Amino acid sequence: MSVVTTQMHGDIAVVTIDNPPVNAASQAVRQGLLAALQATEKSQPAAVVLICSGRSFVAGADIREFDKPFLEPMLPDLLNAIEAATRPWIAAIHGTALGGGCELALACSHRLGLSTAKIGLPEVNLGLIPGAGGTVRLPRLIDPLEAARLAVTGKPIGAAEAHKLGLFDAVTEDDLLTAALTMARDAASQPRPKPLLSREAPAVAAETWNTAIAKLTSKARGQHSPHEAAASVRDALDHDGITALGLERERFMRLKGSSQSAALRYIFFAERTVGKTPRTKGITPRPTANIGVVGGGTMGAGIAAAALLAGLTVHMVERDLDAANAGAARVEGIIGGSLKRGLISQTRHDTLLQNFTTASTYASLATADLVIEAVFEDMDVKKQVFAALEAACKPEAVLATNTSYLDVNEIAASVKDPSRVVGLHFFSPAHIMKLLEIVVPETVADDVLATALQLAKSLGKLPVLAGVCDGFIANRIMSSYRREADYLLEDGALPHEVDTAMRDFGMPMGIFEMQDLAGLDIGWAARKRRATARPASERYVDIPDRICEQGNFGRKTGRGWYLYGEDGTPQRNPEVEALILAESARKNITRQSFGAEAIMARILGCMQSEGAAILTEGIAASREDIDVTMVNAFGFPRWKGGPMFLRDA
Ligand code: T1G
Repeated sequence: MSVVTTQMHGDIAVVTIDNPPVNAASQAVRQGLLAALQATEKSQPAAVVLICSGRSFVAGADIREFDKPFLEPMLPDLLNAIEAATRPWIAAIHGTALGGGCELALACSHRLGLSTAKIGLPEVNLGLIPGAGGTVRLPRLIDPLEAARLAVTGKPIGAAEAHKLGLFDAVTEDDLLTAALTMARDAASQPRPKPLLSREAPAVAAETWNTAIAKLTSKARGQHSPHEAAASVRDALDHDGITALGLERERFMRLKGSSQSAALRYIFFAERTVGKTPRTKGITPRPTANIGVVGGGTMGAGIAAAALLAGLTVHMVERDLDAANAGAARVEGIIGGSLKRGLISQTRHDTLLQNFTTASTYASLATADLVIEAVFEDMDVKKQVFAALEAACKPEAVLATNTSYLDVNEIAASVKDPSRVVGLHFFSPAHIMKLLEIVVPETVADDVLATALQLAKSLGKLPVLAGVCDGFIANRIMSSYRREADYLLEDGALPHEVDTAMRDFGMPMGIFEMQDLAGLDIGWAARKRRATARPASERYVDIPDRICEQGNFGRKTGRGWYLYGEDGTPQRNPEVEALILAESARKNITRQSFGAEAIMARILGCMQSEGAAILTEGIAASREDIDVTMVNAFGFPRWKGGPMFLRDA
């Protein structure tokens, strides 16, 4: 059965693509479209409606085909042929028209969008640029600066905005096919709009252009594709359509072979494979509409807000009324922030807060389907909370801990039915960070695991399954390269040198800046907790303890690895640097100088060896779990794929 079929509706030919899950423009789809074009050029219907079955219009070229040479028919050639068709082609768009899907729509003479549709050019997120006319046709249809915005940011836009920009000729709330047939009949009786490729490109003054592009590419950091996309749109303004199309294709093919695109394609698929385990195949999750959160601090409030924003009902419990009110204020602050930023309407804001209650007794959790504990990181405190939860909650309720380090097996063993306990490790801020580390204790029931995965999906989180060990995947790797960074200080580097090397590598910030932001007291407490377990043979750097003993805990005290003035920018801290030199001398370490590459070789090497140990121990099932964790928890540069991908690349 072809993935492309054609049916006549009166004098209109309706060409339907049916290639689940997202109608990617695979070779079969391209062949089917070419056949439909050749057939309609012969049969000469009044017009052609191009529509897709399933959940979406074409969501792009088939990314799985990118690691092999492309097969005929080539998408650019097919789209040129559709643009040159003798009958009008109306693209009827629902779901998402992305990348090659947007380009296909641009090759049609008219575009109709369902009011819920989205359209965009996300190729930059794969280290690419549009490769079938997107950067050439779009600036000939809409304002070139808007075209550049879509191509450089990769962010899709909604139907209303697409209509306002002129990308959609019309938007409908009604049945898409019916509306498209009406538009096709109108188009058949009207003069054809001039094909985009043969239109003059509007001029844009260099200064206006450079200012706009500098702003659009300011967040690219080390990723090349946003700059390449901008250059391709510029080419389209400076050349005729055919020439620009050739330039765009050259640039696209070069990027397709680049290491950045290989890494970004790897992460694209890795993020869609993590969180899948045969253990939950065919298992029905337990309900999660009614969530309990114990603890209203930064993490508890963030978790509560994430659940509310996902449309769940949330009950928060704190040790007393004051703490409960403080927790409620934090949650209201987060939800209020979403309102201020226009992410939610006033009505939605009010509805969400109606789904939120706070209390200082566990009794309010009697009907909760799942409870997440987010209290102080102390084992005894956690066990007390779990004992109280077991007494207050219904037996089938799932009990989850947000611990970021502690032994989840020990917490599970502290209740009568350990099979209902699972780790749900959120990252701060919990209502923003996409990663959710699902920590799998030995005793957890399959349907409890399925419930945790289901909750992650409903919260819009990226779930990674991690075994129980100190720090699971994320913090275990972070702790290892934080240790390595401390060793580098004793061996000859200084905090700003390590941080600069990490930033230049593409990390959002260096390890010492990050610790100052999080608060040095957290690491100090963890080191004290681990002191007894630490093998005597393990190298230990005392510098951070010395800093904390002086009451310097980073940004919150204005002093840490760095000094923080009024404007909050980190300044080198001469006291700390003197302390570092003194510690090297005290340990008779001859300090060496480290260039950025040498520093990153040690930091990355450390991430990779800890990652390898995590795989060997089965704490993570695949390198994808580790790379997705590092990219989404600590901002490891996506365009490098992750520490394990880099090791293997
Ligand atoms: N190619 C191949 N498979 C794809 C795909 C694609 N373009 N898009 C999605 N899938 C698979 C995905 O791996 C998953 O598979 C399933 O579909 C559902 O996806 C020439 C060069 C469309 C917004 O970058 O952003 O066109 O895990 O889980 O959350 O200029 O998928 O079930 O086996 O993500 O509802 C440009 C990529 C390509 C869009 C739907 N297009 N896709 O999100 O489902 S480059 C993109 C997405 C290009 C041309 C260039 C999202 C989505 P599995 P999902 P979702």
